[in-house]
Amino acid sequence: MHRNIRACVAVLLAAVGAQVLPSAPPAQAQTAPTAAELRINGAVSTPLVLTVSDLKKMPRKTISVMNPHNKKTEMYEGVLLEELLRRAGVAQGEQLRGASMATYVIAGAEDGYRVVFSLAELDSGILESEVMVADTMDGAPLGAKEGPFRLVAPHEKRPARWVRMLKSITVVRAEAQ
Ligand SMILES: Nc1nc2c(c(=O)[nH]1)N[C@H]1C(S)=C(S)[C@@H](COP(=O)(O)O)O[C@H]1N2
Ligand SMILES: [Mo]
Repeated sequence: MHRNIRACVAVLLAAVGAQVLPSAPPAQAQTAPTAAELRINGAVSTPLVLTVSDLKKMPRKTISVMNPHNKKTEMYEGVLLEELLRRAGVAQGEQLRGASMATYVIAGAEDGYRVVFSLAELDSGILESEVMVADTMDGAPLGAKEGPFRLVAPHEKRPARWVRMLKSITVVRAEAQ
């Protein structure tokens, strides 16, 4: 008798399992890896979502710079932030006037770190800041703690605005006081 009940339960469980399990998607299917993206958003006419391969198709620059932190000469390759802002439709050159002169960008990272640049200091008509979104250092892609995107501000004394793990560039118009 006991044997029969056990057999019954086993059959029932198998039946339930056969119905329930296939309809529950495997956990891994929901966490499929996606390519890391850099978002150019906020007060822009054309928001951009960029992958490393998108950057590879744009005009690229190479900058050799001494990292003030570790005193090593590093070669970064990537796209000028000015170029990305141009593609997002941000005012530049002669258009950079009026309210645009009180507009800034927040560069945000995966770890929550954020830094600010004014549009004016990223405009080569005003200053050759050469601030770059780098995707390569010394010929290799940036590691997980650095990239895949890193902001490089090559003329600054401290690398405090060299945002690692860069994930967003948000354009913000400062409110009138
Ligand atoms: N995402 C992120 N980027 C960051 C920081 C940070 O805390 N988080 N610190 C900044 C500061 S204060 C410095 S000095 C440099 C340090 O860069 P390193 O670790 O490559 O030397 O990274 C800058 N970029
Ligand atoms: Mo720092």
